[in-house]
Amino acid sequence: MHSYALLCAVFVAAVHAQFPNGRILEPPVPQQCVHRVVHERTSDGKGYFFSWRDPALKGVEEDWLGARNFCRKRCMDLVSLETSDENEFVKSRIVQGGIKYIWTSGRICDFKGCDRPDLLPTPVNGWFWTAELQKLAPATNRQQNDWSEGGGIGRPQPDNRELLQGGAPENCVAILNNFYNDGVHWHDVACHHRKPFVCEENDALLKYVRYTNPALQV
Ligand SMILES: [Ca+2]
Repeated sequence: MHSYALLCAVFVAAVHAQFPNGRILEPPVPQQCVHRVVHERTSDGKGYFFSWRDPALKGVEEDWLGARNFCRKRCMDLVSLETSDENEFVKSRIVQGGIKYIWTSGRICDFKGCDRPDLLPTPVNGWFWTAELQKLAPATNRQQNDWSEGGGIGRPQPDNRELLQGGAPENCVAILNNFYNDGVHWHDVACHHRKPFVCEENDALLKYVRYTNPALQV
């Protein structure tokens, strides 16, 4: 099977397995897509929303799923950092805003169906941008990603620290702004923590809403 299709199938199955308390990954809401707020648009045409710049969201933090759903209702999703340009763009806005940390769409594939050989070992090869269903480079390839070299227990990220200390697994990817005196870099963090977030327009969701609502200017 095509790897993209397989990852889709894996992820759709996982959404239900992953959030047993009745929470789901929300579909886009056409009217909210129409009225989505775009704070900045980059030269490639992608629009971005920064939660701390929205007067109604100042001080509001969401867990990883809550942040994804806020974005998805608006035909956006949490930001995916596939290129260093995009990574540097988002990091510069975090620093300008004096924001401590944000959620990205990054997540580890650690559920049923994630035992595909190319996703193993999970802590190295199991990371992907959920918004784009695109794998991250192996965590051991330090040139092709932006994992921090430090953290709460002095180990390079991803370190799964919270689980090691008896808590939840660190399954989601955040950018931390020098939180451990380690610069502005990626960290694996338990998904239940609440953080500000960055949304990025999502082509698949926009296409879907445009196709199903041809009269709307989305
Ligand atoms: Ca960590």
